Amino acid sequence: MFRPMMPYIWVTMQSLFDPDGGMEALAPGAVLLRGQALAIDAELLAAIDAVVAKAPFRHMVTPGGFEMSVAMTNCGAAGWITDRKSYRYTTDDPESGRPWPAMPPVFRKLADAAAAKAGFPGFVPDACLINRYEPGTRLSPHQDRDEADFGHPIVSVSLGLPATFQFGGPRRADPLKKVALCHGDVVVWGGPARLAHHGVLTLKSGEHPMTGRRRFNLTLRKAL
Ligand code: MD6
Ligand code: FE
Repeated sequence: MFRPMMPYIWVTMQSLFDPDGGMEALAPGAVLLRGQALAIDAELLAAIDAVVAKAPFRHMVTPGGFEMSVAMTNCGAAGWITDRKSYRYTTDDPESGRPWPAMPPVFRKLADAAAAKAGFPGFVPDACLINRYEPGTRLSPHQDRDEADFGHPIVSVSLGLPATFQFGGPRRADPLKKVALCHGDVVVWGGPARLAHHGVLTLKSGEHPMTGRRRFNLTLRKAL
């Protein structure tokens, strides 16, 4: 007679005492893994520093002629760029003429583990865009659609100051949901969420013990 209550009690206990086991669904195909990168935060930040020593952050210009407030760089076999010509992936850093720095193994391992947890096993990223936000900067809603095959998910890692992420649907006019992304949070999106519009609201002022007045975001993709 009391059997039917058991699954309900189990789910409640799990969400209370095992927050990592409870993945937050943002939308069908989009999963938020709270704190998934916390245990390796220092390693990730050191790897960002090593990439930036070879390929410094820069403010890219959109085809429409606007300079982006978010500073960007890349690592991996391919890197995402924008200039007056187009949005696209390149194998070389246009600033140096040399290949983008190699993808740090810690990035690849995190991406693979997070994607598998979200139901996308065997994810092998070949590109990582690194975004740097300072207070007052923002990223207007957009779709990520410069990759060759939308069958692969994207893994996104947040470090440093918290941000408000906007998450919509496949049409620009679809309503945007807001979700706070904090240091160590990882979002995986694929399947029906792969072409969802998304953006980051203007970063609020603050100080993070590991990054100071900055937020970093890694987006790991299979681009080529
Ligand atoms: C950011 N993220 O969180 C910006 N794109 O700073 C993105 O633009 C993004 O988080 C594709 C997939 C996941 C993302
Ligand atoms: Fe994006």
